Amino acid sequence: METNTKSRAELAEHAYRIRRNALLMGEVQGQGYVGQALDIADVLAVAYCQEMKFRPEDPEWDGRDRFLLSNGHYAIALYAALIEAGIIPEEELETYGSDDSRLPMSGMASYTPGMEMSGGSLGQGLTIAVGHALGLKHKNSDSFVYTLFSDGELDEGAVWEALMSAAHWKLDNMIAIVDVNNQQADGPSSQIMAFEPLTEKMEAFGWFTQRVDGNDIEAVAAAFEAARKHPEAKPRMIIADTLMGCGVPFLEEREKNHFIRVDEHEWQLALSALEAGRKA
Ligand SMILES: Cc1ncc(C[n+]2csc(CCOP(=O)(O)OP(=O)(O)O)c2C)c(N)n1
Ligand SMILES: [Mg+2]
Repeated sequence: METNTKSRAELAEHAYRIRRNALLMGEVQGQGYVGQALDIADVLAVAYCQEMKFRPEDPEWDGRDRFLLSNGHYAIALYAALIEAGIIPEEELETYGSDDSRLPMSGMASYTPGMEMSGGSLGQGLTIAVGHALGLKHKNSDSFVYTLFSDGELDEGAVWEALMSAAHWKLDNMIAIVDVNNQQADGPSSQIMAFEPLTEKMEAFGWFTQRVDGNDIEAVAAAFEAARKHPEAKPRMIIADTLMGCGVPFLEEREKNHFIRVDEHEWQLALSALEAGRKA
């Protein structure tokens, strides 16, 4: 798929379908990291439906941009996007999390087309992305390496080592996105380990940095474009402030939504609420 520019309405429709895919998978298991999928859907819609180059029928095409999911528990979000991007058939939604599925609950590179790294152990994606970006540079490739990580991962030292290395090696083919939903397993991220001022920290580490409302799809699209086109020989960071559960008001309001259980009848309510927001 070549890079093209879509209208706000088209991107919003992709994001809606990514959210819907995630809810349908959540329903299969009755639980999951659904709040995160809803918060990051706009970012993934821009990445997979506008920015990245790839061939849906040939996920290992050498000329593709890479997308490394560091926070492996967001796999449900990535599957939802891979389905929307045409890399995984929609029918596979129903297999989510079952024994013989290509869509296990944590991302596994060997199981899933389009999954570039295995996840589960947090704090590793940026380090792996640095390796990919360096390797691609050695090959004179013009592919970009995108990596998504979460605000909870900022607690990990290896993240900061990778941030330094990317700047040291002038990896201008690297675009990292951090999902600041201000949540992690044990509570609000900012209370577990204060990370602000994050823009200034990233800049001080040598990254071209933008901070956007990660649920404003036009702002996200503009940030991706500016990141790709930035002229300095620096890695690029997008800090995306997001709302857990975005698009489904009763999930947005849940206090503990790191791993949610939704009652059987509530899935239909969630899908209806999402649909109502789409029309609004
Ligand atoms: C190295 C490591 N430590 C701990 C965990 C357990 N764990 C799984 S998800 C999670 C929360 C991480 O924060 P974040 O991704 O920001 O949470 P979310 O936004 O999804 O609520 C933790 C601590 C893990 N998977 N890997
Ligand atoms: Mg978080």
